Formats: sequence, C-alpha cells, structure tokens
Amino acid sequence: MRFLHLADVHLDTPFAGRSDGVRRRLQEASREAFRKAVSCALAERVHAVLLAGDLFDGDRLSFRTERFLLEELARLAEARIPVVYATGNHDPGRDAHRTRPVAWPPNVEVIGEGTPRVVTIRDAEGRDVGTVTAAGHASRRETGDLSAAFPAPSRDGLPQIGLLHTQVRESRAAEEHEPYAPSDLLRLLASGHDYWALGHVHLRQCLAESPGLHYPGNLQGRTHRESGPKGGLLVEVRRNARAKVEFRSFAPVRFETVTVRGLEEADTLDKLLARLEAAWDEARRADPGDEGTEWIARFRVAGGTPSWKRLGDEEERATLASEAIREMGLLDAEVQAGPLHPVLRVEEHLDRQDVLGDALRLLDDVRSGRATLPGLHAEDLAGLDHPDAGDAVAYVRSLLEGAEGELIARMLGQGR
Ligand SMILES: [Mn+2]
Repeated sequence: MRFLHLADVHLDTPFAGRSDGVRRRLQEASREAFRKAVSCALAERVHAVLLAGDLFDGDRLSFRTERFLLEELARLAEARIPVVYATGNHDPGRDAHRTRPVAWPPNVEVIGEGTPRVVTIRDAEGRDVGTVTAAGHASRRETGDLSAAFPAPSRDGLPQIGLLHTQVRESRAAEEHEPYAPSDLLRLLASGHDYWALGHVHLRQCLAESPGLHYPGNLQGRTHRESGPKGGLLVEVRRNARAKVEFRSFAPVRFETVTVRGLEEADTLDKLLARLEAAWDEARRADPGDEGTEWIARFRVAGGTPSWKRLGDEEERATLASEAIREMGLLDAEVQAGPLHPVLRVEEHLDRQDVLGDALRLLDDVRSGRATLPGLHAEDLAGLDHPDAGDAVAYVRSLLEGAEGELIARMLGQGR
C-alpha cells in the first residue's frame, strides 16, 4: 500500500503578532502546502492520504479555508483516493466539530472518538490494499493512552497501519508539546502494525524503522522553533516488511535563524547589512531550500562591534530588520541581540592583578579545559534540558562564548 502521511496542518492559525501582510501570507502558505500535498498524492497515485490530527488550529474555520478544503478533498475524491483523518487536541471530534461544521465529502473518513475504527483501503479498481486502524481525540485534553485500545491487526496479509495523534514519550522535542494522549514506544513497537502514522510532535522524526514509527512534523512551520524544510511522508508498506519512507517538502515559507558575528568593523548600517547578508548567504549555500521558497529570517547579532549600543536598542534593530527584508528579498525578518559589547582587546587585560584579570584567566582556563568545573550538577543549570545543549561542561562553555568582551565592558563601566 502506498500513502501520503500528513499531520499538524493547523489551518487558520492566527499568526498573531505579525504584520497584516505577513500574517495573510502565512495563512495562505498553510493552504498552499496542503494543496501541494494533494497534488503529490495525485501525481504519485497513492492509495490513501492519512491525516494524523490537528488539521485545524482552532474552532474557527474561515470561509476561505472551508472552500479551499472542500475543493482539495474533491480533487482526491475525483481520483478515488480515500482520506482517513484522525482528530487531535486542536480539532477534537466531540468538542470542536460542533462549533466547526464541515460538509465532508464521502471519500473522507473522520475519526473523532477514542474508540479505534478499522478502515479498509481499496485501490481504484476496488481491491483491498491495506488496513488503517485509527482513533481520534474527542476532547481537547485526552490524557489516556489511546493506543491501548487498538485491536491486534488482522492476519489477512494486508499491510496494517496505525493512525494516531499522540505524544510518544520517547520522541525528540516532545517537551515542546502538551503531553496529550501519551503513548509508549514499546507498546507501539509490539502492536503488530507495520507502520504508525503519528501526529502531534511538530519535529519530523523516525522513532523506529521496522515497524515504521514516524512523525512527519507539521506541514508548514509556524515559528522560528520550526525550522528546516516541512512537508509530508510518502510511504510504501507491505505486511511484515520495512516501510519505504520518503520525505516530500511542501511548505512554501521557511523560518531560519542565523548567528552573525565578525561585526568588529561594522560601524554603519550598510556594513551591518552586508554582514547580515553574508551570514545569510552562507547558510543558504549549505541549505538553499526549494525553488521559490520564501524566508522568514532571524538574525542573532553577537560579539564585539562599534555598533553595540545601537544594536542594543529595539527600535534600531527593527530598522535594521526592515532594511534586511528589503535588501535581501525576505518575507519577514527580525534582529535579535546576543551578547554584544564594544570592540575590545582581551589580551590587554589578561595580566591585570584584579578581579577582572582573575575572571578573564578563569574563563580562559574553563575554555581550554585546564580548569575543571567542580560540583556542576545538571539539575542546577537552567536550559540544559534543551536537546542541543549536550553535556553540562559543553553547555557551560557554550554559555561563556564571548563572555570576556561582555565582562570587560561591564567591569570597566562601558556596559549598558
Ligand atoms: Mn499540532
């Protein structure tokens, strides 16, 4: 059986806090990503499209999205491609469907209750090609393990797929999401299904290959925490065999963050802009995106610079960001201040016989590994639970990056 696995489309996300133009573009981008997914399903002649919850962001459904959704689902109906949609915590079957009626076409199977339902998938000629077992969230706060009620797969030789919006406890970035309908990796692995089409965690990831346990991630990134290409998974699965899983990028807008250093010479707006552009171009050379990708950039400026005071000012950063949008053809941008300080020569202060000299030498010792970090307990370090933080010592070293400049600036009264 071949199918397209999508999750967390979040149609009609409000994108509050952005300008009208950007907000409208982002709302359209979610629809556009879904349209591309439907086109992919048609072009690849899949047997089914599986939606693993959070198709909608909230109760409200805009007229535009209602029309759009029915048109896209009709394209699939015309090609006789069934859609199985299991609801999530943002679009629970009992609590949200009352407030948000949709005239679902007959090719769409909506599963909005926790009782698992078994759907037989047939190809365009009417032959059985696989079985999808799915359960949905009835309320906004499903706290039980919905996978526990899934029946053992039938023994008919057809591929068996589980479809569920769930927080698998062992998944990466799970902590960014509410622990609704939590499930255990081991239970899913032992369930006898060939593939679990999961939704809820917005970070695309493979939890297991055989049986396949996959989160496709959300269809269109919504914040800077959701970077990288976004889309769906094209899956081919046979009974008792390893599934073939291929990522397809559908999101027209991407969120990316770059850190900009080397600002020692940047004493004018144009020089700063040139540094932003150079850092951005370098990042895009490594990861150019799809043709026509639109970008929302976050520039994190850090280190020693003659512009450090201006960059500390929110209004100045907003001006720099709007210049970057214009110059670099970005959809949107923001400039964030990292640790900024005046341009200083650290070496000139290293031999001081005072607390500043001591502190600088200590920093140097920590960085070079000469000083151990005694009594460093992971639980005392805020932020260490971040997935990229690494071990405690590496984490502290990363925090101390550029600290000398800030220390000198503050202790010699040149700080803010
Ligand atoms: Mn979601």
